[in-house]
Amino acid sequence: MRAVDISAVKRPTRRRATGRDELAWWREARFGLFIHWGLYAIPAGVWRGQRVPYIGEWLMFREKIPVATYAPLAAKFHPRHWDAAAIVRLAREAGMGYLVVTTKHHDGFAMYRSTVSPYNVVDATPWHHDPIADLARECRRQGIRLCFYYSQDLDWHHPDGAWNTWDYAKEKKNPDRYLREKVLPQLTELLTRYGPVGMVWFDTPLTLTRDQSASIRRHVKRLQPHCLVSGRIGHGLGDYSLPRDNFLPPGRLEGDWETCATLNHTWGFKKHDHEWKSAANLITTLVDLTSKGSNYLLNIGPDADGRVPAPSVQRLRAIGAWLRVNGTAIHGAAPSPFRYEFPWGRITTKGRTLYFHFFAKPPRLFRLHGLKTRVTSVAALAAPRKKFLFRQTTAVATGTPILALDLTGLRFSAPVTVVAVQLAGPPTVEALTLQQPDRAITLIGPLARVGTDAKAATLRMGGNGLTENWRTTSDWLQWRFTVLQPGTYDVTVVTTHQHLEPWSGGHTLRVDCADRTLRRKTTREAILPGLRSAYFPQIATRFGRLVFDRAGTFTLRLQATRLNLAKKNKTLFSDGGIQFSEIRLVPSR
Ligand code: JFZ
Repeated sequence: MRAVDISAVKRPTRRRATGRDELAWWREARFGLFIHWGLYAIPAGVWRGQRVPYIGEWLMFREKIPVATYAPLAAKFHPRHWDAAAIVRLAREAGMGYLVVTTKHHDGFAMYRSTVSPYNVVDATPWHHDPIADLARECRRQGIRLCFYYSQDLDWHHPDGAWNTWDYAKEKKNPDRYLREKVLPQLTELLTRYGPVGMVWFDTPLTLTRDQSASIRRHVKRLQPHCLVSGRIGHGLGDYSLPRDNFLPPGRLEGDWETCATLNHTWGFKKHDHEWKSAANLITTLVDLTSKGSNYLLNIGPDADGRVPAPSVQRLRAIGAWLRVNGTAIHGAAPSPFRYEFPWGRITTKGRTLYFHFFAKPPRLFRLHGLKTRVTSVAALAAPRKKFLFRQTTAVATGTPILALDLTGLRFSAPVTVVAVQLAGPPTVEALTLQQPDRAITLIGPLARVGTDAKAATLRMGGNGLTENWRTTSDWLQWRFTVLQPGTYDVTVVTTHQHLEPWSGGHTLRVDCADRTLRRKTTREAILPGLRSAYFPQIATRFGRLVFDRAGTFTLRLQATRLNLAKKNKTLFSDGGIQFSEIRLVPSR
C-alpha cells in the first residue's frame, strides 16, 4: 500500500496570476474557524448503543454502515438551536478572520440546497433549511471570510465515490463519473449561489490522479478566480500546504502553511469526548504556529441541535480576550527570523518589530543569542510606555551577538506575555543553530543537511519538517552549530509518530561529533513533554555523552547503521521509515 503524501507541498507553478496576492487576506488572518457539522452529529460517536472510537465524522466508515441504514438519519435532522449569527459572532470574538464550514463531508451528505443530489439538508430533512445560506449572509454582515470544506475524493454515498466498498464493489467504481456527476456540479452550485467564497478546503486526496486534482482546481478558479484552493486538493496543486491534522512543526516552515486542529479529539460532535484542550494550550499553540509561518484553523463540532458545546465557546472566547491585548503580534505577523524555537517561548515579526512571546515569567536579566540587528527600544505590548533597559554585546570566543534585556518590573500574565523589541532595521540573525543562554542545543530536521554515501539520497526532509523515506543506511543528516560554553553534554535522539499509528523504532543509529562516535538502538525510553507530544509523541533515546573542549562551531552527523523496516510500521500516511524529530544536547549534571 503506497503511503499517500497528504501534505504534498505546494509546488511553484506557472499559474495564470490574477495580478494580486490572493493569499494576503489569509496571511493577515492567521487564525480561522473550522466547522464540522452534519448527519454524524446525530449518532454523535455512538452506534447500536456502542461508543465508536476515532473521529466522529468517520462513524459510517468505521462501522461500515450501509447507505440504506445511514441515509435515513437525515429524517431525524432538525436542529432547533442552530444560530448562524451566533457562530459567526463567536469567530469574530475569538479573533478569527475566516470560517471553513463542511458543505459535504466523506458521508456524501450536502449541508446546503443541492439540486445535483437530493441527499441534502433542504430536501432530505424535516428542517428544509440551508445553513450555508445563513452563514454566507452572516459572514458578509460581520466581515468574516466565508470558505467551504468539500470532500472531493472520499464519498461513501455515491457509488463511484472513494472508499465505500461495503455497498459498492471497488472494481465497478468510475471515479471520473463521480467527478462529472457530483463533484464538479456541486462545486458550481457552491461557487455561484453564495457570493464570493474565500477558499475551498479540499481533503484527503487519497485516490485522485494529478489530472483529476488539476481539473478540480481549474473548475474552481474558472468560477471564482480569487477563491483559494487548500493544499489537500492533492499533488501539490493547492495555493498553500497542510501537514497532518493537529501537527506542530519542529521549526520555521518555508512557504505558506496551515495546521488544522481539534478542540478535543474529534472534528464531528461526539457526546462522550470531553477531553478539551485548555485555553492556555490553545493560545500557546497559536503563538507557536504563527512563529513558524503557519495559520491555525481551529475546529468546532456543533451537536445535532446546532448547539456549539459550551467548552468550545469558553475556550474560543478566552483566545479572543488574549488577542484583544496581543493581536498585533499575531494578525498579519511574519514568522521568527530564527528557524528554531526557544524553550522560553517564541518570536513573531512585523516589519522592524520582533515580538518575544514568553511562555513563563522570564528571568529579570533575559538574554538572547544571535540577533545581529541593532535594538532601539523594548516594552511590553500591554504597557508600551514603560521602556526596559537593554545592552547588545558580542561573545569574544565566537563573535556571537548577545542581546541582554533588563526586564525589571515586567508584569507576566499567563499563559503568554509579549514584549515588543523595536529594531533599527529589518531583523537579521545568525543562521547556524546557536547555543542559547539555557545552554541546551537542539538540532532539528529542517536545519540539517541531507547527504548520502550512495550516488543519490532517498531520504528527504518533508516540507513539514519531518524526515521522509529514511530507509537506507547510506543516507545521513548533518548539522553545523555553535557552542558557547565548552563542557560535557548528554545526547538524546528524538523520533516521533502520529499518535494513532505505530512508532518506527529499533533502528541502530550512529552519532559522530567532536571526535566521538555514539551508537544506540532507538528505544522508547521516554516521551518528552511539550506541545507536540499530544498528537506526535516525542520519543527519546539517550545516546551517551559528547565533550566540547572549546567554544566554537562543530559538526554532527546522524546515520543509520542498521534499519528495522517492519512492514507493520507502514500506514496510509507514513512510509514506515525513521521519523526523525530532533537531537538534544543538554549539559551533563
Ligand atoms: C481528514 C478527514 O478525514 C477528517 O474527517 C477531518 O475532516 C480532517 C480535518 O481531515 O482527516 C485527516 C486528514 C489527513 C490526515 C489524517 C486525517 N493525515 O494527513 O494524516
